[in-house]
Amino acid sequence: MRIERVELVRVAMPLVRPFRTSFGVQQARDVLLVHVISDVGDGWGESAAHAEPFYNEEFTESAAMVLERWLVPAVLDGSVAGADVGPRTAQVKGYRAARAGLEMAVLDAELRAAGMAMATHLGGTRASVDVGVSVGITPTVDELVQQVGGYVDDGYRRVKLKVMPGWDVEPLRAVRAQHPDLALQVDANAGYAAEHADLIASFDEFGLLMIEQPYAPEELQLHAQLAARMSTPICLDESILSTVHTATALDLGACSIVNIKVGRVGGLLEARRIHDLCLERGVPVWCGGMLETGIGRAANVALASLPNFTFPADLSASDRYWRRDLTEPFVLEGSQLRVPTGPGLGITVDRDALAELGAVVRTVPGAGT
Ligand code: OSB
Ligand code: MG
Repeated sequence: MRIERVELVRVAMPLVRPFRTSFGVQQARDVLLVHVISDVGDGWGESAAHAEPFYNEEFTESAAMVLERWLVPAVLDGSVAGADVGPRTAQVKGYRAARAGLEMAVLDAELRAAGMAMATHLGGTRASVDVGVSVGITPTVDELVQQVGGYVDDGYRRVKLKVMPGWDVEPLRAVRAQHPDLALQVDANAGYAAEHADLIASFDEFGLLMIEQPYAPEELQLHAQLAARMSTPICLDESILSTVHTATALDLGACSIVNIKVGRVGGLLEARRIHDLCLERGVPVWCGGMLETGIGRAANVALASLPNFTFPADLSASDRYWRRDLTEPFVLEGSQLRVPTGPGLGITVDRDALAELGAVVRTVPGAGT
């Protein structure tokens, strides 16, 4: 296809409840959408970058700027397909969430024109995917227990608790007491340090599915040491930026489960390569989330339909995040979300919702460029 122009759409989306992790609290998302307009039709993508560089280095403003100045211009001349976005933009280092948003939009346009669903294109094998819910840090343990109870009542059969030093054993004990058989896991978002090894090792008593990213992304050796002394599997999120990072982490024994996020690894196609590498090595993966709108969620659900996505995804129903999503809502069925079957991402972007939320559009190339 030939891309005529790309609209970068910024929209503030208030969350239904604040989401607190070891790196901070979010009340709203500063969402960045990528809308590709081409000779074969249009496509949508979402960059997973957040408003602040607290999860990783990227943030919405930087993602938008890099898209405008370098990533979008790299796909504006000649014929381009989704698979070309990575190679064409390889000169830009990092900014994986920005790149992922552009690749997603180009793939969506390409597949809509071809009449093929994203899940089919990626090699998905399931019509529905198991999902769980990621529960933020709450002001009190009682509130946490109440929130978890609410999600279990909604149908979620896997719960992830955010933990950090000072918010771990006590909340875990309280939630376990109420839900002895619930599939439970924790995510520290790199909040612990070497001195916490004994404390983290004590989480074995809670029968968790896994512990996600206890230490800083570069601390692969520390993760390996922890993995060697615990019965609970270690999963990495922030440490895994590419297939190379994945191979290195696995070679070092730093994890035995991999969280795959489209934005963190630079796009759906790199996400699939990580999935394939892990499948070859007998390592289970699952699909992480970044509080996406229905657009990024559709891509995540398609990805999670691939065969080696073994653990439930961090992809909840639209109403866990938004009063009004930007697409038709994703609805929980049991503890699953249905994989869209329409062409491309298989969703329709609600332009009225965008307008009502005060979305701001920048067009690249702009007038006079
Ligand atoms: O570490 O998995 C994470 C949300 C924002 C940033 C990082 C993470 C998360 C989540 C929520 O845990 C996953 C979701 O429901 O989208
Ligand atoms: Mg995580």
